[in-house]
Amino acid sequence: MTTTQAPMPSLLHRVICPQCWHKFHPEDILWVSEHQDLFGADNRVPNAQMRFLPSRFSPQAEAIDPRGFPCHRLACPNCHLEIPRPMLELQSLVFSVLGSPGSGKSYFLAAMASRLRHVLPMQFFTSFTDADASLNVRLKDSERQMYANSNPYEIQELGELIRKTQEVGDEYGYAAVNFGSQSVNYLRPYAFTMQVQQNHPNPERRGTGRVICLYDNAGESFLPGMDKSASPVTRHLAESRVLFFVYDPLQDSRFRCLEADLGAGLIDKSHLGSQEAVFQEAANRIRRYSGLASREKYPRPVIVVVTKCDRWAKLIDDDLMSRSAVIEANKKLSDGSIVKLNALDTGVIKSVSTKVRDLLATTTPEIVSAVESFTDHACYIPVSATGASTHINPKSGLQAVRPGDLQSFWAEVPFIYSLAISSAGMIPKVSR
Ligand SMILES: Nc1nc2c(ncn2[C@@H]2O[C@H](COP(=O)(O)OP(=O)(O)OP(=O)(O)O)[C@@H](O)[C@H]2O)c(=O)[nH]1
Ligand SMILES: [Mg+2]
Ligand SMILES: [Zn+2]
Repeated sequence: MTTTQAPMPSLLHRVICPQCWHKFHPEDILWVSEHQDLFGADNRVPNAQMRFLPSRFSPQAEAIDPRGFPCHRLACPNCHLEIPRPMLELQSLVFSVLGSPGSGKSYFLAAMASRLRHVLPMQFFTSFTDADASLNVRLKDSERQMYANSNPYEIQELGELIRKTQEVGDEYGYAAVNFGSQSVNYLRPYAFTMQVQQNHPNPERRGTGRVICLYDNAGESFLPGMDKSASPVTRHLAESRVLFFVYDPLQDSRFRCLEADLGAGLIDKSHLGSQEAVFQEAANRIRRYSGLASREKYPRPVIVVVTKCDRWAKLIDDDLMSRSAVIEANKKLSDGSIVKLNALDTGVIKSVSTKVRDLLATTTPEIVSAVESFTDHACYIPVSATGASTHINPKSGLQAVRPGDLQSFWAEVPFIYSLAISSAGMIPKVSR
C-alpha cells in the first residue's frame, strides 16, 4: 500500500543546506532513489543515484522511487547533495574552523570530536553522535588513527597519523555539482546530532537538540585570492555561530625565541603567509558574504584556539595542563528546587584567556589587534591535541608519538564554552 502524502514528524519551518546554503521548506526536499536503474541519471551530481520529488510514500513515510523502491536518503533541492535527516527536525549550529596551513586544525577537530563523544554524555547528560556516518568518514578516520590506532606502541610521525588536508580531489571531503556547464566544488561538513538526554538533572533542558556542522578546510583555502565562485569552500564562515580561529604561535619566530626548542620538530609554514593575514582575509570574506559594513563589528564570538600548548603552556602557568574547566555546581530550577550538575567554569576560562592574550600581545601583537578590531567577543583558549607525549624522530627531525600515549588537553573546551555562552541552554555555566 502506498500513500500520496508524507506523514510529517515535527519539522522545522525552514531548512538550510550545509553545502550550498540554499534555504528551503522541508516539503521541497528531494529523495535519493534506490533502484540501480536510476544510478547515473541525476543532472547535478555525477555518478550518483537520481534525486526526485516524490509523489508516493510507503506507510513508513519513505518515498517510493519511480521504479517502486522505498528510499531512505534525502538531498538538497538546489545542489542535490545529501542532507542528514536530523537537519529537518533540529536547528543547526555551524562552527567554522579557520587557520593557516599546518596550524593544527585537523588535529584539533579530531581531538575535539573524540572528547565530545565522551564528555557530553558522561558529564552533561547529552548525546553527541554522527548525524550521518558518510559525512564524518574523514574525521572518524583521524580519530581512529589517534585514539584507536592499530599499533598504539609503535612510534609514528604526527604528519603521517593525520595527513595534510587537501584543497580538492578528496572524495569524502568535497563534492562536485554540475549547474549546466558550470561545475562547482563544495566542501562537505562534519555533522553531529546533539541532544539532552531524558536523565538530565534539569527537566527543563531534557530533549533540547541541535545538529552541529563543523568544517575542516585546507589552510590554503584561507589564503588571500583563494576565494572562487567555482569552489566556495569557505562560505561557511558567514553562516557560523562561532568562529574558531586556530592559531599556532610556534609558527612565529618571535614566539619561538621565548625559549630554546619551542618549535623543534614542527614544519614551519610561515613562508605561505602570516596567520594574521589569514584572519584578515577570513574577516573580509565574512563582511562580503554577510554584508557587514567595514566599520561594524562582528556580533558573534571569535575563539582563538591557541594550539600545540603542550609546548608552550609553561610560559604562562606551570600547572595549566592539570587544570579542569568543568566543576560540579548547584543549579536552582524555576520551581525553586536545587539540583547538582556539571557546569563550565567561565571564571577559569576568562583568567586563562587573559594570560594567553597577554602573552600574545607582547610577542605577536598584530594577532590580538586583528581579532579585537573585528569583534568585541574574543576569547583565547589554549589547546593541545596530543598532550605532552611527543618526541622528535632523530632521523627526520620531525615530531613523532606512540599513539597509545596521546592525551589531549582542553580540546573540547572551545566548543563547550561556545555553547555555554550561547542561548541554546545546553551547557550550564558558573563563574567562581
Ligand atoms: N606538539 C603538537 N603538535 C601538533 C599538535 N597538533 C598538530 N600538531 C602538529 O602540527 C602539524 C599540522 O597539524 P594539522 O592538524 O594537520 O594542521 P592543519 O591546520 O589541519 O593543516 P592543513 O590541513 O595543511 O591546513 C601536525 O602534523 C603535527 O605535527 C599539538 O597539539 N601539539
Ligand atoms: Mg588539515
Ligand atoms: Zn545544497
